[in-house]
Amino acid sequence: MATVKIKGMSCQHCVMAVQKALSGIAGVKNVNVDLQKGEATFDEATPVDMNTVREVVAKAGYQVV
Ligand SMILES: [Cu+2]
Repeated sequence: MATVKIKGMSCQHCVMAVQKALSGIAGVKNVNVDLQKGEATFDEATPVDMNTVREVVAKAGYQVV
């Protein structure tokens, strides 16, 4: 399981946006976004490039830290 810290989430809408963005990445499964902790966890069905994760999260309007 991979864990990424995400900056900029402030409400449930943000959680949904990040969850949707991450779920769209090839190989990413079982995304769970924790607003309180400001982090997201997911399983990798195939190896996932962290740069892709960064890009996708940035595109959604948030930042991987
Ligand atoms: Cu929000």
